[in-house]
Amino acid sequence: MANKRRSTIAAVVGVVGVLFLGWLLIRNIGLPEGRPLTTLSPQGEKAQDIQNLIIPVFIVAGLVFIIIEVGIIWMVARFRRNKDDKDGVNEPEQVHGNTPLEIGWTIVPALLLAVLAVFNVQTIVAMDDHSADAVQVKVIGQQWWWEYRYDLDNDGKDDIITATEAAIPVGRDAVFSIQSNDVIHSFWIPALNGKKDAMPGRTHQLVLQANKAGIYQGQCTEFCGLSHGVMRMQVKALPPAEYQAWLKQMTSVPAQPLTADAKAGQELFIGQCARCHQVNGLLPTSKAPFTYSTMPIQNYGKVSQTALASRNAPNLTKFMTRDYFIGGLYPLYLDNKEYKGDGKAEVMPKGVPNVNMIRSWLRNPAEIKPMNPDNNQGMPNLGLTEQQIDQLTAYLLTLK
Ligand code: HEC
Ligand SMILES: [Cu+2]
Repeated sequence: MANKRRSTIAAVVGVVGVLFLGWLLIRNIGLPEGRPLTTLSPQGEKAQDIQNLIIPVFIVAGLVFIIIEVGIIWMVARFRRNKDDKDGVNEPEQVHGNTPLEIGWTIVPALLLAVLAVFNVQTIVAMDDHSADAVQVKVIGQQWWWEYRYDLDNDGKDDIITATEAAIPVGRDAVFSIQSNDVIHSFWIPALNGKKDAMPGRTHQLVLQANKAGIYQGQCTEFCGLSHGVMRMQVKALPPAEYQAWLKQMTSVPAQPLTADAKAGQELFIGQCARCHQVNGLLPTSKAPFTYSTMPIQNYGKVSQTALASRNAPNLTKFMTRDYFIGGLYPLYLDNKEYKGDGKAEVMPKGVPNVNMIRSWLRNPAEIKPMNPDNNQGMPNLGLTEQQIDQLTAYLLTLK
């Protein structure tokens, strides 16, 4: 008896719990800061299209579920074996097959699915629609971070190369052409659209559009090795004027380092870091004062613009304009006014630079994020001294 009561209590708690979780989901409790990866809080046209499909499908599926479940429970209760039932006495007539019924329950779901398929295909086709003035962004999946490239004048040369955080203008379509440099990744900003795989040797398009300014969070969703779980990304939607300001800032010549520390850091950067990282216009062979050019992109070492070599590393030209770094794992500024659903976004993030995390990263990258630099995956421990770390950090802080 106690057992029976316990299982009844467990069943009731389970059902109430599921209903409560469902209610939280439907009411979007704790959004968007609390659950930035929810798929049920569309913030743009494409995500809304998906939502408009999901809700009716869910209702139809829910109705079918309820009808079937109620039927099962009713039959179990109505036709259950009673204590004083005897084998072979008053048993229901044993039947097999009921053709009209079977044809019926084959045709009805088939019709239901056919109707849903019409809406499904319609939505899939609509996902690819974009306006003629759409912003074009190349996306390259890397182990374990995302690179973005913008060719602003369509001359085949990329004018902006950045990592982790892409910017798009609010209200305008942005076509993300997604590639991979190594293995299969998957690009996913749930508030703005569904997922799209990054396949080596292929380019897949994903159209993103945001109704409101803000930073939208994402996460790689195709298992891609060691640090897959922390391979994040952000899309920053800026009001049109701020987007123009962002483009200007991203294509401007970075300020020369002024302090002795930053200058020393720049020397160190050329010696130690430029073989993997690029800072546009910083010529690795030149002597101080370095020549900055407005030439689109300079390539150093193994980083080539067209053929993406392995051992590719984030372009750090405008490192400090970003809100996040290390594959979106840590904020680059503390007390940053990042997206709080208030529709405000800043071109330059505000707050105190996260100097401690930059320093920790330079001291021992693998402690911050699992990587495999011996296999060209991630950043090696360069055995820097504390003074070198100070100088490099001072230099990195000038990159905006
Ligand atoms: C062997 C190649 C290599 C060298 C040398 C190297 N890095 Fe890196 N670095 C990487 C890779 C790869 C990443 C991306 C790691 C990730 O997020 O998964 C990275 C990430 C970074 C980041 C974070 C960038 C971002 O977009 O979030 C900073 C900052 C950085 N490196 C600074 C330096 C500095 C300073 C040096 C020189 C002392 C240096 N790196 C030397 C490969 C290298
Ligand atoms: Cu990945």
